[in-house]
Amino acid sequence: MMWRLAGCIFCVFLSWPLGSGPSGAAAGAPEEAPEEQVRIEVLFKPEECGRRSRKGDLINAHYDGYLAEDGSKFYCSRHDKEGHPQWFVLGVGQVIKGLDIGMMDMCAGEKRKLTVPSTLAFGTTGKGPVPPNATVVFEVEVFSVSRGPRSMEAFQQMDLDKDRSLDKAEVKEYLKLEYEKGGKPREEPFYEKLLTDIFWKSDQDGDGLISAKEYNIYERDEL
Ligand SMILES: [Ca+2]
Ligand SMILES: [Ca+2]
Repeated sequence: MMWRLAGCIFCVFLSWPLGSGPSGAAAGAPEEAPEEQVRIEVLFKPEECGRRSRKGDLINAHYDGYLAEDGSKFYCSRHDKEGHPQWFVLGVGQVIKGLDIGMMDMCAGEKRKLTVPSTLAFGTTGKGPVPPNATVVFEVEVFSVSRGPRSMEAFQQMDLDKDRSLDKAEVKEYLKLEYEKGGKPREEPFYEKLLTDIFWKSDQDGDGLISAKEYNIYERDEL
């Protein structure tokens, strides 16, 4: 199971449409005013509210994005990528800051409406259909909350020669197995593109290897 989840995360690296990315200037402007907070409204909470989401958890969710100003919809995950719910790791910058904050402490089945100021969304530049300085509203529905895939256990399985770092061949081997297991083997260029993206995001010192430290992106004491 862990393997499959890790595979999803690699897909998310490639295709997550709302992530700010390493160069994202939008999220977290330093001049953030104190009143610039995410407004959270719980729309539905199941009676059986099990594991609550926290930093580093793997989340599977659908979300719709609207502009607060006129209510127009700028994104709907139900219409993207064959309508599959999105996978991402919470609290580590894979999604805009407002979602990282507003989706904490949620359980599977819960729905929320999150009103996010521009400083915690797409900032002074905007993105695509979202204009600069726009407050946005997300309606999110969480399907599952589980421990994130970036465990040392997963890392060790991927590290075939046990030198405590991942080279491209090791990651590629893993990706191929994942896609073949899922019955969807891909062509070579697909893996190359995926690898380039994964290393661009994870290989922070650019030495062509993903070290254990680079892989394990969240602080240990918050796990
Ligand atoms: Ca290795
Ligand atoms: Ca490295």
